[in-house]
Amino acid sequence: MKALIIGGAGFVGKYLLRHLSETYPWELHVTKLPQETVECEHAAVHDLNILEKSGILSLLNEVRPDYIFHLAAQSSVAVSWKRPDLTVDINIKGCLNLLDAIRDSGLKPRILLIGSGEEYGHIQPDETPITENTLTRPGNIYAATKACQNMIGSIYAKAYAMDIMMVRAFNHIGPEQTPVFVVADFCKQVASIEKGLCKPVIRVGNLSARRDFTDVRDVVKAYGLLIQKGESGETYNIGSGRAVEIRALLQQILDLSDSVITVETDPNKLRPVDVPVIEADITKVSRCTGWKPEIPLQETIRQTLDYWRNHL
Ligand code: A2R
Repeated sequence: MKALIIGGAGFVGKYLLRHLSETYPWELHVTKLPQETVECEHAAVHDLNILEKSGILSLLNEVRPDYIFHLAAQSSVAVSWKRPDLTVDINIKGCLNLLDAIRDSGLKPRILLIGSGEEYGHIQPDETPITENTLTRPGNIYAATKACQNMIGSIYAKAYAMDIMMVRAFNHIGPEQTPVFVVADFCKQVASIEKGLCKPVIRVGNLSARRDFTDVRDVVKAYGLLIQKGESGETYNIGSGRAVEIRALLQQILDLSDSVITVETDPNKLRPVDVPVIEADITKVSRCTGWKPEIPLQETIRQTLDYWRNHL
């Protein structure tokens, strides 16, 4: 079997590559943007910009993959408010380019499109935990583009009999994540304070939001299973099944530090629209693959903080 990861230089790509190379006897290929680097002796690395369809087609003809994991994205909600045009281009047009190139190639790979729990958006309190049938009401530009990707995947699966599965991944965290995301941001700030690099003040956004956090190493295991066992045209939630208040998460991080730290609200970290509770129902993926998350949240937080302590 040959597996191709599109967008493999990002946070999840590195973990997925590591997991696949350690778990399956597959020939691995990974794409990155020209300016990025991927260090993995177990995979062939290719430059690819998904905004250029001809490049995708050439790569598909060269690699002829059986499995394709589509991770390439503008993946930040915050950036999506500032650059909606770029987010639409990469997340929607880029995905269409990939699917059309696959059709043009005549290949019949299994394809996993990575979406987001953010797609559910403005859910009602009686809709949690959120099943895959819950109405999506995206609350930000990033979420809207991922909801659109999901619809396009579902339409292409039916219309062109393509073997496409979609996931909605809820917040995934771990060492090496960029500090655009909340856990990495808080851990980096605490590590900076401990090293005396800044004043003992942690700057935070909306602490009352509740989100569903899963260790990225658990998330990529689900991706590996779904590409083999997932049902074409179906969407699967990937999450922990338990929402945690950001305030509690912050407290867990602060409890791991000996420094005395003051918490201050930073208006720049408040989003124009925030969704109060996002919590996944993960019954469908568990039934299909037997997957369930295994790494405790506290362990992930501890390792993420240690990562920043060692990398500042
Ligand atoms: O934005 P960059 O320079 O970090 O590059 C990202 C890359 N990417 C692209 N690849 C090919 N063609 C493009 N036009 C393009 N634009 C961006 O996709 C990055 O290396 C990768 C996505 O990785 P991250 O941003 O680190 O996302 P992460 O956390 O690995 O999430 C993977 C997937 C995404 O679809 C998320 O929206 C979803 O899971 O949650």
